[in-house]
Amino acid sequence: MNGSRLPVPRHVAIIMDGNGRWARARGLPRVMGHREGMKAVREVTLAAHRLGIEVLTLYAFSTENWKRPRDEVDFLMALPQEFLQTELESLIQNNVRVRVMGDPNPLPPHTRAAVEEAVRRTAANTGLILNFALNYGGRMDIARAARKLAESAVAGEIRPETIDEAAVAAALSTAGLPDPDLLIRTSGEMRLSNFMLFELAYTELWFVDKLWPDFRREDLEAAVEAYRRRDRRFGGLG
Ligand code: V07
Repeated sequence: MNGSRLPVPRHVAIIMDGNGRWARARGLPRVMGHREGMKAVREVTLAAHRLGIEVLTLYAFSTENWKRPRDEVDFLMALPQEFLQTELESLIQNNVRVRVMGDPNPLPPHTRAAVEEAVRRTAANTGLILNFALNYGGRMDIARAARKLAESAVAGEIRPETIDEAAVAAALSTAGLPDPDLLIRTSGEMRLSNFMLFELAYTELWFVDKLWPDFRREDLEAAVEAYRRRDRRFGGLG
């Protein structure tokens, strides 16, 4: 109820929706929307860095995305390499650290190699963490955490009664990162689509109609401004 403003969110997560629709509206193949979406990734990453955001998590590829046409999947799997070629120098100069979450095993070798190179070559950077969700699913991540904890218990390393929320959080692929303060989804859809289900429990949600390739620095700034004006009460007080 007071008029004070919240600080800049520490962690912003984005569901980058609308690339296919952006292309269709221009009579272009869907994949051209994905490539244009990568330009928005560059702009929003640098904008997040300038705003002082600590972590930017981007939903690049979901576990459901394998169901798309083969050609489209192949194109998407080439984007991390393309990103590396065009953006890595600038990321290093801006002190950005690349991280990836999701199951790397089904990814083609060239995709894994590109991702590993991006992670390795930015590992010493101390600024913005650019966290790509790649072959990621929220339920899968919770299931993997449960399995990991069960294995620890069976091995006698932990007792089941010590498994609390913090223990589950520490077994997720976001271990060590703060929970997202702000989730942005573009393209007018109002769903979570299996993204960060555990971590989004108290996150402020911000939906915009703009398609992802049209999302600019000003749109991130507007989302952050709206977040800072919101009153966060965590259910403590009415
Ligand atoms: C992808 C571009 C952005 C719009 C949404 C989907 C398409 C960047 C990456 C990436 C991932 C890992 C990494 C470096 C870059 C990426 C995929 C799709 C599969 F280490 N953009 N982008 N990966 N799109």
